Amino acid sequence: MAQFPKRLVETFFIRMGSGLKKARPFHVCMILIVTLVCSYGSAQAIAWHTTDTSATYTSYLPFIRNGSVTYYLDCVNGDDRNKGTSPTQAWKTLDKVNDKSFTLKRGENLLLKRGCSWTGPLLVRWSGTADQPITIGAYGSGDLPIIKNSTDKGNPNNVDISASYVVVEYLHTMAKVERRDSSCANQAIGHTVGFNISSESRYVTVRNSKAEKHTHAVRLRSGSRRSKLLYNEFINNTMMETLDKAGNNDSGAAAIVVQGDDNEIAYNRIDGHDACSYDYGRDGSAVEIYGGKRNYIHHNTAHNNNTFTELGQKGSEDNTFAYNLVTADIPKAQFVVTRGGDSNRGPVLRTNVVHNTVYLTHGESFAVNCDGTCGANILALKNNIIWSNGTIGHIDSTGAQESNNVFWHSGGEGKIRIFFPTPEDRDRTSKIADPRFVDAAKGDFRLRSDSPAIDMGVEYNAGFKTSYDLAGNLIPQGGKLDAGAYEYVAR
Ligand SMILES: [Ca+2]
Ligand SMILES: [Ca+2]
Repeated sequence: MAQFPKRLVETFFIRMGSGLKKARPFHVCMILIVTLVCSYGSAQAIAWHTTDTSATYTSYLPFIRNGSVTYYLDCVNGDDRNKGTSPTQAWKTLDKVNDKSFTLKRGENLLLKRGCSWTGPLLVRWSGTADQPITIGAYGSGDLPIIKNSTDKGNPNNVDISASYVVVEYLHTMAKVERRDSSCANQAIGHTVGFNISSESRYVTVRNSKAEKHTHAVRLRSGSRRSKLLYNEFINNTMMETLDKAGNNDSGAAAIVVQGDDNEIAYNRIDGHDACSYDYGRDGSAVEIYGGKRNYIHHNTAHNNNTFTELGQKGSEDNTFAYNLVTADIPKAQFVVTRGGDSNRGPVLRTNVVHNTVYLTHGESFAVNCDGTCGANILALKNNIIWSNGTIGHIDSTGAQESNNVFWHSGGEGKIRIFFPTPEDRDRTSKIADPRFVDAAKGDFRLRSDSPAIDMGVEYNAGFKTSYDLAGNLIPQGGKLDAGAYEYVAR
């Protein structure tokens, strides 16, 4: 974890799943071919800003307004003595734009040539306006422009954003591994960030970009608000910041760290955040909430992260996870870890986990863990499909809002392990049943026509609303919501 060490899920339970039959391999379809178009409503208690998420990002052309000035960077043919304002007059180095004398005004653009790479950081410190954002993007053809190894210049952040109303798109950030721990599976060590969104930033969009090998792909700092992370690929950001033999303090390997409020994290692919840890065996997460409020994490596809999300720190409130697909075949994979007020890292209030499809095939998987007195104001776990070949989960007290879920294990009903806090406390609206995926081995987690998940969901105000499932189908179909991230569509 970045900010707080992860408490192990209860040691009493953690190894109960071991020794079960070997998880069957599968390949998950990682490419969302469909174009997802979503709209959001406002909840009664939670205001959500007007979004531009009805837009689709299928074009590789930057959006340039007529008459606005665009600056170009070309690592091969550029020259810092040029004007910078056309591809043939491109600058060459990031020094030119990082210099304090250079300013981008509202509506202006900075484009980096594809196929190029630069040593970071890129300092994004110019603000646009709601009507005229500043765009940092790419031009030309080929691979995304790369910003890498900013630690060489003393800044851990490859793209360091301290501005508002900025769109950052089509960039690829990459960290250099400078140290490894040969005693812990040669684990990478250090502190690097792909896209750092500073505390004073508002309305920053990072989209269609990539980040790999960092400690964190994105860090939304405490105080930052209303940013969007859309359509990105965050892959193998497994660097550990703290890795030692002192107990319960290892941290790092979290793709997205959310300390800020009212952010939207959607349509991203988040894979491979699974690091060696002395304290926990494995560590890492796709989305870590540390003090953030009203963040909406939806329609993401996550594979082989140690934990999909862990929430901690008093002040973390009203975060919602919806319509995500979470798969893993690695040991110790978890889906959600959160805690109540009797945890020294809680309470984390009112986390909503709805309409997710979870498929963890290793025998040591442990999908849900909520302790420290996990009551009604801590967790709502509804309308999910959770398949775990280890343990489904542990909720340590009565009162958590668990209902309308489907739970399953490859070995059948007799292998199901649920502690809510005893199996008898499982809500009677939830089912222990094979969800009948179309083809899990091939990564197709849509429902077959005879799936028990069809039409078993309950209407629930999770603070945010979407009109589409993970495949882009309107919800509900057949008049009622299904459990899981995919709504069954009759042919
Ligand atoms: Ca340690
Ligand atoms: Ca339905």
